[in-house]
Amino acid sequence: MISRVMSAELAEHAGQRVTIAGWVHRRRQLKSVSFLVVRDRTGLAQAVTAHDLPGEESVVQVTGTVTASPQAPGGYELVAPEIEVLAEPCAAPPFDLFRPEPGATLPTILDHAPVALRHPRLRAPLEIAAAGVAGFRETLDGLGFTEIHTPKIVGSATESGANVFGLDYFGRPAYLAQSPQFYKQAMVGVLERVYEVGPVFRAEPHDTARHLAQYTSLDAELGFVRDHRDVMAVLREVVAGMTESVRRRAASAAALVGATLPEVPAEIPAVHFTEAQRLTSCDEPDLSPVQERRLSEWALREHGSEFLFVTGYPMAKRPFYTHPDPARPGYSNGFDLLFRGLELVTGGQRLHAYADYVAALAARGEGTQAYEGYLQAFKHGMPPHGGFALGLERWTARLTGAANIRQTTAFPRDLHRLSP
Ligand code: AMO
Repeated sequence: MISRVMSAELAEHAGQRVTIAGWVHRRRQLKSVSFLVVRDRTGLAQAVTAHDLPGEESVVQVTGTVTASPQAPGGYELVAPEIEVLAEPCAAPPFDLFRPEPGATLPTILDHAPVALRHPRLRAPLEIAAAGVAGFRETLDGLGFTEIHTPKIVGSATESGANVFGLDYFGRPAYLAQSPQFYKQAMVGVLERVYEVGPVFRAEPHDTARHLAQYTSLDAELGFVRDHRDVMAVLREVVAGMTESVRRRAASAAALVGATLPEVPAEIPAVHFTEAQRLTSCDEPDLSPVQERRLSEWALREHGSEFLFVTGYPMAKRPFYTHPDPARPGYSNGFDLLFRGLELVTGGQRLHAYADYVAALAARGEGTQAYEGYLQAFKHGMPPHGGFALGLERWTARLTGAANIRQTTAFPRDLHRLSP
């Protein structure tokens, strides 16, 4: 490894001769003096020299003496530097990476993602996402969950038949997994409490600001619940842990993009679906994006909360594995969590008796054949259980205020985009 200090550590080395390494973020050649700003994974550092400078995005190693300088990023700069060029670019970036705001449209940014994402403001959401995932894992590890890794090539659709990508698996039909739903449930029979962080695939025919064809799903599933409310309590801890982790691990990225971190109430307010309908004057069996926004505004007004649970969705609108509400025929023990006007999480209690699965599939006109592997778990005794899935890109978009979730993932896949 090249022996180097990071730009954020310069202050600790005042007076010493040190080496930094990174990309030429910016160069300013004045008449008698030149400034070289180097970007590394921790931030920016400046070197001052009388010599000519390599061009922007050159990869350099700079050895110099750390000297206090109020105008330099971080308050220190390298003087009397020796500059070694490790790699020279052979093309100019699609836009200036050194300007505070990336001066490019979203399509230009996405078309040139490998370079464009180097812009500090475009990189920041990725750091925030990573901190969120770390908080997800940390919280669930602390609650006795085990991380699992399940197949992404599967033999049957989990969420619905409509938006599944088919593929040819050695001559047999197969699908890209829409969710780890079946496997995470089966693994409750093995490990009781499990979670997974992984890609899921939806052949979304809609070109919206909140749908991708591949996204990162943060899934959890746990056994021995009384009903969906126990799952909601775990989800509250997860969301609080993710928020705290962003605060702790990605403070400078959050500050750079003006991300505002939510207060997670000790108990997140919840409304039943029928109440949500009444509040938004709607009688459709599902909530539209406009209604989700109105409900979020209501929760903020009435409860001072940026989060709102909507519980008891109609059974007709939930997948077959959903547990009905024993007290309210037609309604489920399924919930969504809304965050700042957007559905962030879906979850609920699941059926756990084998006979109930057979009946639920029959009621939807389906046999058990396509689900034999999954149904094994229920033939052999499964506790009452439930879980949830949180869409990582939506979480990051809501934290950073990004209008489009494509701004919060490095290489989004959608209706039109398969590259880079
Ligand atoms: P659902 O299909 O509602 O539930 O997905 C869960 C969460 O994933 C996010 N999400 C998406 N994000 C980006 N692009 C998409 N196309 C997309 N679709 C969904 C949302 C959503 O709330 N198996 C159930 C979860 C469970 O019950 O445990 C499921 O997948 O944030």
